[in-house]
Amino acid sequence: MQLQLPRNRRLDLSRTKLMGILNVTPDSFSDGGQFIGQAAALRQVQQMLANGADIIDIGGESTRPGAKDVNLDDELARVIPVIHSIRQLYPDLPISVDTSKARVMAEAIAVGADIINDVRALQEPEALEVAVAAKVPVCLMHMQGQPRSMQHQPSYQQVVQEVLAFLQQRAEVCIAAGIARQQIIFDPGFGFGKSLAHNYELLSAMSQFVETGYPVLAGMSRKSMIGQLLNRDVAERLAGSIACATIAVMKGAQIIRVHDIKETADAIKIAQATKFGVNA
Ligand code: YH5
Repeated sequence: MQLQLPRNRRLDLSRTKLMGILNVTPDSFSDGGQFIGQAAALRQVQQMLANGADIIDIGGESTRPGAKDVNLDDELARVIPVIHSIRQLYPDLPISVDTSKARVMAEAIAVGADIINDVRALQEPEALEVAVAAKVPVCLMHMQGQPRSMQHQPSYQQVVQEVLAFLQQRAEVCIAAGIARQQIIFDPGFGFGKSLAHNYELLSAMSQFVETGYPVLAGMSRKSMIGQLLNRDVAERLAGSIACATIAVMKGAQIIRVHDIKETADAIKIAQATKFGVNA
C-alpha cells in the first residue's frame, strides 16, 4: 500500500508512519507574527525529523474543543510561509496541511504540501474540487458537530457503524468526483464530537477501519480521551499517548499523528517487531 505524492514521490505504508504535529496557531508560537514563529517552527521540524518523524502535519486552525473558527487570511498567513520554508529546506519530506479551507489547501499545495488532512472530510465549499485538481492524497476525518460545541452532547446509536458509514460515504463522493481510491485515508476522528466511551469504542474497533482497505490515520496524542481516563493534565499525558499509539499500530493503523515523536517511535518499533518479527 502506498500513497502517490507530487513530483513522483511515494509514501510506503507497509510499515507504520509517524506524523509529527506542527501547530502554527498563535497560542503555540506566541509572537503572533512572522519571524520568531517561523524560526521556532523550523527548529521544531528539525527536531521531529531527527527523532524519527516520517511526515510533518502543519495546521493553523485550532480545532480543539471550544475553539473559534479562524478567518481565512489569518490561517493563510500562519501556514503558507511555514510550509514554503520547510519545503525549501527539505525537498523530499512528506508534508500534510491540516485545514478545511479550499484556499488554504490550494496555496499550501502550490508551495509544496503533499497531503490534505481535513477534519471536515472535504465538505467545505470548493475543497473537494481543489483536492481533485491537486491529485494529492487526502485524509478524510469524521467529526460530529463543529469544534466550538462538538463536546457538548455527542450522541450515537452505534458509534463505530456511524463513523464507518460516514467515511465510506465521503470516500464514494470523493471517488465520484475524481479522487483515486488509493489516495484516500480514513480517520475516525478521536475527540471530535465523541464521549470518552465513544473514543474507546472506536479504538477498540480500529481493525474494522483497517479492514475497509483504506489506510487508517489515528490521532490521539495528548487528547482528553487520555486525560479524562487517567485524570492527567495535558503535560502529563505522554504515557497514555504512547499506549494509545501502540494499540492503534497493533490493530493495523498505518499513520499515527503525535506530538512526542521520539518516545512514540520507540513504541512503534516494539509493535512492529511484535507484528512482523525483528528481522522483517
Ligand atoms: C486527528 O485526530 N486532530 S487537531 C486537543 C488536545 C490535544 C490535541 C489537549 N487534527 C486530528 O490534535 N487531524 C487534529 O487536547 C487532526 N486526525 C487528523 N487527521 C486536535 C488535536 C488535539 C486536540
